[in-house]
Amino acid sequence: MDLGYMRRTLLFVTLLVASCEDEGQVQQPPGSTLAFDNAWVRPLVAGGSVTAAYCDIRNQGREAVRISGFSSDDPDVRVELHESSEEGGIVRMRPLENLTIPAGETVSLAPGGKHLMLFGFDDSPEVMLYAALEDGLRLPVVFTARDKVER
Ligand SMILES: [Cu+2]
Repeated sequence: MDLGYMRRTLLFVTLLVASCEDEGQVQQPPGSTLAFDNAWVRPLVAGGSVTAAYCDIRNQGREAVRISGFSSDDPDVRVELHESSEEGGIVRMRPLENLTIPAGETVSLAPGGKHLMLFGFDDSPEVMLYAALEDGLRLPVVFTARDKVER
């Protein structure tokens, strides 16, 4: 095989990996088949303390993973797993007991759908939440403040 081609390919792959890391978006906690991408939190409306947080949860494993909830180390912050749905033009939210990420699939927490609700949020530019898995693992995920989805 042509060595120059291989070098160029290798360089391309290296750049690709480097640029992904620079994004700071992909977080794969050790010991888990889950990866969290595009984790963001909506800044507070003036005077408020409740907001929503979103991310894409990718399961790279061969078995489904069930998340039993999210939490914060800050005792003033409570986190709930919700799902929004629209019926007859009215948007409703209901709490979800857990969230299953099927093997090899991605579940998106996104505006208008499943999301995390933060109560007592202090509007910091970054918030660390923990995903509690049913098998006992607790995975840290950093959510960065962002006004809207950039895609
Ligand atoms: Cu909600």
